[in-house]
Amino acid sequence: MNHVRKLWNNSEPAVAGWMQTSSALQAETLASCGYDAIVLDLQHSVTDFAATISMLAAIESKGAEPFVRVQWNDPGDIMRLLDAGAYGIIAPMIETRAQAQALANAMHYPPMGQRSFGPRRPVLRYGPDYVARASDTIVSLAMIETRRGLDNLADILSVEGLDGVFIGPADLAMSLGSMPVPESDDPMVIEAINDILAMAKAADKRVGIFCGSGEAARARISAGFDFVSTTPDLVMLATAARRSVAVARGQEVND
Ligand code: 3PY
Ligand code: MG
Repeated sequence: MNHVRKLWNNSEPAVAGWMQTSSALQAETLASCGYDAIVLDLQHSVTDFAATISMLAAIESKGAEPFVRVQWNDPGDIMRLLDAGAYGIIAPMIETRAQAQALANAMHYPPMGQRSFGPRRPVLRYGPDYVARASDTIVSLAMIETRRGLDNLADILSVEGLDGVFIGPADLAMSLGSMPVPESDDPMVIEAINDILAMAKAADKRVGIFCGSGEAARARISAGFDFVSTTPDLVMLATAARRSVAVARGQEVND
């Protein structure tokens, strides 16, 4: 069974890494650091399909669950990534029930959905009867990050076959006329995030959110979120590099 799903079944939240870089070694290194899942961001990074496969395998080899935030809610891409060994799909900019249903259809084999057969890598992990339990091995999250998605949230949450929603706080803030930051202090954005959390819980769905730091992720877990990302890898790399250069030069360190 999916590691994240197992945590959820035990009422525990999942802590995920967020990768903006494109390196199997870096994916393997991060997956060795205690994350429950690692999300490859294929929407806003430069990672191609060949690199994605190596990274998914590297993450799986260290026991973290390999997730992907796809470029768009495209059924062909999603099915191909599932066949390549992604066990969680986070689809951006879901705004309507029909879009959420299309995501669910891409995630599940018939009769629940319309996923096409060809699980090249999943059979290596789950064996020849993978198809019978495929739905248990994957997690599907629809991103809510626009005013329209917020307006249609009740309909989106009613789709069977989706585990829940994942908030993109920067796009959500921008869509509400505020600055696109992960942890906004704009009361309108805070209220929208609280509303999504409450509605998802009331609908018995899981709810995740992108976080800019471990501290922010901790606060979101305390608020009741089931799935949080932490500092993106590129941010950690730049922060550590700046610090190291400053220390070497005997300069003040500003983290
Ligand atoms: C957002 O905050 O809009 C995201 O999609 C997180 O990367
Ligand atoms: Mg976004």
